[in-house]
Amino acid sequence: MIGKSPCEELTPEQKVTIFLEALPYVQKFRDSIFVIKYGGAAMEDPFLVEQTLRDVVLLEAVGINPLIIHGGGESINKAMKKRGLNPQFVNGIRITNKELISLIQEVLSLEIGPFITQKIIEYGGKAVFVPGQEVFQATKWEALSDQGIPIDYGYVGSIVNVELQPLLKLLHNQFIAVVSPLAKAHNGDIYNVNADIAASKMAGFIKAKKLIYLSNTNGILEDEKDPFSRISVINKERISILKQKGVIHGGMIPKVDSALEALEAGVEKVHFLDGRMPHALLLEIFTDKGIGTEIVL
Ligand code: X2W
Repeated sequence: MIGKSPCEELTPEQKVTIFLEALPYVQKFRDSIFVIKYGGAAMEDPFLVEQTLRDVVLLEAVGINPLIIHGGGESINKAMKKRGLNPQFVNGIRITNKELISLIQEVLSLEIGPFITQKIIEYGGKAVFVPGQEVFQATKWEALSDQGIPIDYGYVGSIVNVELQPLLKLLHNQFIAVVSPLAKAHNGDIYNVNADIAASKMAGFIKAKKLIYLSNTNGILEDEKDPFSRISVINKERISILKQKGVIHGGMIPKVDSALEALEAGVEKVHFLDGRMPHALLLEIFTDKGIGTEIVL
C-alpha cells in the first residue's frame, strides 16, 4: 500500500510539471548502470527500506539499470554476539576466520540479500539475488597496519575480477541485481569482502555511470559531532589530510579509498548519501539539489 502522498496537495497540472522536470535526467541516464551500495539505516528501518527500494524500482522503470551491493556488517555483529563471539575490525575491515565465513554467508545470503530482493518484488520490480561468490573472484586481502606491519585478516578477499556476463544479462532483462559482498578464491574458498569495496570494484568493472553509497551519515563531516558540517565536494588531497587528522577513520577509510578507486577506474560520479534522508536517491539523481558528499579526484 502506498501511504498518503504529499502530492495530494498538488493540482494535476503541477504534478505533470514536476514529472516533466525529470525528463532531461531520464534522457541523460537511460540505459546507464548505477551501482548502489546499500547499507546502514536505509537497510534496517522498515520505513526507509520501503522508501529506498521503491526509489530503486522507479529508477529501473525509467530505464536506468540499478545494481545493488548490500552490506550487513551490523547484522553480522549481532549474529556473532549471539554466539558469544567478539567482532574485530582493523581499519574498517573485519578479521574473518574460517568458522566465521559460514556465519557471514548465512546472514548475507540467507537473510539480507533475499530480504532486499523480496522487497523489490513486493514493490513491483523484478529482482534477483546473486551471491557475491558467483560473480566476484578474489585473492587474499593484504594490508599493512599504520605501523607498517602486515595484518592477517584471514578469509578476507581482494576482488581481482568480476564475472560480468550474468549480471549484464539480468540488467538487460530489466532485473535489478542484488549482490552480496562475498567472493570466491581460486581454490574455491569463500572470502568476506567489505561491501563498500565490493561496490567500488563492481562499479569499476561494469563501467557504471554512478556509484552511490547509501549509509548512516550525512556524507563526510568535517566534525563528526556536528551533522551540519557536511563537506559537499571532497578531492583526493583533502581526503588524505582528513585521514591524517583522524577525521576520516574506521569504516570511513575503506569507503573513501574505494570511492577514489572507482573514479580512477572510470566511474563518472561517486556520491555518499544519507540513507536516512527520505528519497535521497531520487533527489541526487533527478534534481540539482546538492545532498551528501561528492568525491572527485
Ligand atoms: C564486511 C561485509 C559486510 C559489510 C563485514 O564483515 O562486516 C569485511 O569487513 P556494511 O554494512 O557495509 O558495513 N566485510 C571484510 O561491509 O557491511
